[in-house]
Amino acid sequence: MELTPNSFAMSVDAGGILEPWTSKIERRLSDMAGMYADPDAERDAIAAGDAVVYEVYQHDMPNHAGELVVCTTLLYPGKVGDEFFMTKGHYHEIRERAEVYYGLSGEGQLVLAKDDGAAEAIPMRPGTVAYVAPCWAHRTVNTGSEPFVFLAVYHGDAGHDYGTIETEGFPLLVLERDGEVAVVSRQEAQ
Ligand code: PAN
Ligand code: ZN
Repeated sequence: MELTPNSFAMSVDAGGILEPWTSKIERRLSDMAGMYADPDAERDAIAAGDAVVYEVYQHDMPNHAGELVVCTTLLYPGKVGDEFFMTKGHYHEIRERAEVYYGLSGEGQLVLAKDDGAAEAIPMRPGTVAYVAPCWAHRTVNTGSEPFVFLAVYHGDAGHDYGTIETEGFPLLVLERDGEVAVVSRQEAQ
């Protein structure tokens, strides 16, 4: 496999877009159907316009542990019922692959979970550098009223396992309760 031969610079523009990017992901509510806690609110939100929830601008790299993929995520503000807009969330296919998130603008929560049931949430704002340790699933949530933008760096061979989260979900939900941001266990929310 050919490794990236030369060093180079990337930049993030005022809108949070990584330049130069080589691939872009856009996810709407319908692309993550079944992930929000309130199925009726989710169905209504999809019928009411199926909003774009987030975009990822990524500079792809060779699939090799020695490489680092860089990307920015623009997670838009919004709610499904009382649950804030969020990413799908995933484990890395190679579970031992860590990741770094760096908050650029807006505010949110980084929700983390492990397959032994452990879970926690790290608040993120501009300047927050969050270390996603090996073996933790991760999802971000926009708890503000403007786009929550962050940069991520992860190993070229990490891969993404979405299926486990699609089946099992996260143990923690991030909701608006009485006008405040509340991180609650899924059982407590039901
Ligand atoms: C991030 C995420 C990105 C979108 O770059 O991939 O924020 O979230 P989902 O991948 O869960 O849809 C990352 O953690 N990469 O490994
Ligand atoms: Zn990741």
